[in-house]
Amino acid sequence: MSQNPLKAGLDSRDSLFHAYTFGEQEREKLDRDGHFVLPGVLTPDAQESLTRSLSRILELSRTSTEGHEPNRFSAEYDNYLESLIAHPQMLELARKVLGENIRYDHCVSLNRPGGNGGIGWHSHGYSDDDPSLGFVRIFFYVNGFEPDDGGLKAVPGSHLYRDARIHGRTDQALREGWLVGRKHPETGEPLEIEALSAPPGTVALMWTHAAHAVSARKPNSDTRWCVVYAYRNPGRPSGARWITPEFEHKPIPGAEGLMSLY
Ligand SMILES: O=C(O)CCC(=O)C(=O)O
Ligand SMILES: [Fe+2]
Repeated sequence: MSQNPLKAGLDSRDSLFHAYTFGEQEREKLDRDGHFVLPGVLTPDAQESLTRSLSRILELSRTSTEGHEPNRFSAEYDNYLESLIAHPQMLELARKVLGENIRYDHCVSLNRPGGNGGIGWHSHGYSDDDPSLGFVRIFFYVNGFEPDDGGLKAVPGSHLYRDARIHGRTDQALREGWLVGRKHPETGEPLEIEALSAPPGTVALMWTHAAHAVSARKPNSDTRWCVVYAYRNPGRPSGARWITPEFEHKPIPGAEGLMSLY
């Protein structure tokens, strides 16, 4: 598939990513660590459009819509977010990670205003007993974050346990809990917490079983704008597949064959 958005019939304004490298070595690092960061890869136009869309979603979230929340079904509430599901550069990246046969799983906004408490340590599940079926989260940290200000943390190697039930309220709790006695299954190194940092426009890839947490957003910080797109190899039911039947059957250009469970 083409790296060049112009060749793919896109206007340069619609380009999502700057040129980036994600080859064999990067893929190996993703598989070893469980996450991979592409700093500043979102184009300025994409950052602007994403900020606009995510601000709208945050506004919409103030009115309750139980069962069909704008933050959990974000692409169903915003045309631009919808268009990214099948953006050629998005699908190219998802396929570099998962291979050809993929499905869209969900699009959730993760906006964190100043004072947001973050989230404790956890993991997610998919095909827990069969590692040949992958599930990747593609986080767009539109305006980035600092490690101590709405920052994503992860434990390199934790995804290899394919444990969907990792929990820890604090770093300390995780160190005294799930991490005890566990080593990286490939390198044999003790498992350790890594606090990431992200300049504006950063994309982070994460295998769904990775242990991860988010530090609190400082009270006086601006809102951290973030959205995650998830894709997987079909073959198993997916607990986080938040798509209404109407949306599954909506004709979205380029999304043919991506929206079904199997
Ligand atoms: O807000 C974040 O950066 C990550 C939130 C999270 O845990 C997730 O989306 O799975
Ligand atoms: Fe999570």
